[in-house]
Amino acid sequence: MATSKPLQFLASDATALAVRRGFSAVPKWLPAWLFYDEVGSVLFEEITRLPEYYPTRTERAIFEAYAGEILEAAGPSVTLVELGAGTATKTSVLIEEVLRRQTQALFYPIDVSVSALQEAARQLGGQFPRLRVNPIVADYTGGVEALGRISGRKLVLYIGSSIGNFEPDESVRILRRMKRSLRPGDALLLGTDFAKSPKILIPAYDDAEGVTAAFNKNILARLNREMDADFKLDAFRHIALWNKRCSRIEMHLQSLSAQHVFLSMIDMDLSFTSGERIHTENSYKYTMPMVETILRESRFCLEHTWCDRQKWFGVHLARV
Ligand code: AVJ
Repeated sequence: MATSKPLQFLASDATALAVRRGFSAVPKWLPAWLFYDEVGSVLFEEITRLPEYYPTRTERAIFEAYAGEILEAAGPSVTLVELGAGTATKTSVLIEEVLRRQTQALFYPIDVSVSALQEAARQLGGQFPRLRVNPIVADYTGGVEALGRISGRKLVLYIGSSIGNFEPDESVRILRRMKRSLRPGDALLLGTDFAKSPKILIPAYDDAEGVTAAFNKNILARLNREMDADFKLDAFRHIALWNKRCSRIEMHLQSLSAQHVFLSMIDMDLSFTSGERIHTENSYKYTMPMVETILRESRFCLEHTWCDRQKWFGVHLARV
């Protein structure tokens, strides 16, 4: 026991910093990347299969319908790179199309999760003998740096509405850095969820089975595990709301009573009033003008957008 504690503290240094910062703010908040420990990553995969969570299947349907057009627009002989690849399940549709056009192909999935990358390499390696999978373990900053060291003409996949977690100005900064790591002729395939009726949006983030609620509360369970905190999970409830002015879904955890929580590892005493919230996630829902703006401000050239018939999700090809 005595020896495991300092090791744990080092392992979660980034977590400790983020938690201290978020819980010192008013209102309290936590960064969305904290969702994705091993438990959270499994819960997210479960979310993508929920009947109410339309983004994953809608984007996959767009890839299935337009993979030919997308790869045609991207140009000949591309190396695929995917930022935040996870298990890269949707990517097989695009890889299949690449391999229809060329005898062999390279795929660089980039993610923070080693286990997800191993799963991606195992799955895709088995499925496509002519594909070489080179996984890269990195966070966003490291991943964007890694782009610059990959040779050949690249098609960078930033799909799944991953960009939706960032405020628009942060998105521009990320895309700008990405662009600086690319060369003329390279392209970006960006997936964005579109603004739509809250009747569709809210259930997607507050499903009947309670999987999203469990995903949200796992952030507290994680702090109990990694920070030696004593959050009572039943003392908080999951909230998903549509912030129309900012065009984003927000997730919060609301304290059901006045209570104290102690985070032993960082020696932090927290008090919550009844009804007080912790803001855990923003998921921005784009309009075409918003997409055009972030791409223009990051000096990418938008070439084409593919959507589903209901215009619920968009896949954009942008050129360096
Ligand atoms: C992984 C950021 C795209 O915003 O829809 C799903 C995360 N949060 N349900 C999203 C999420 C709650 C997801 N992204």
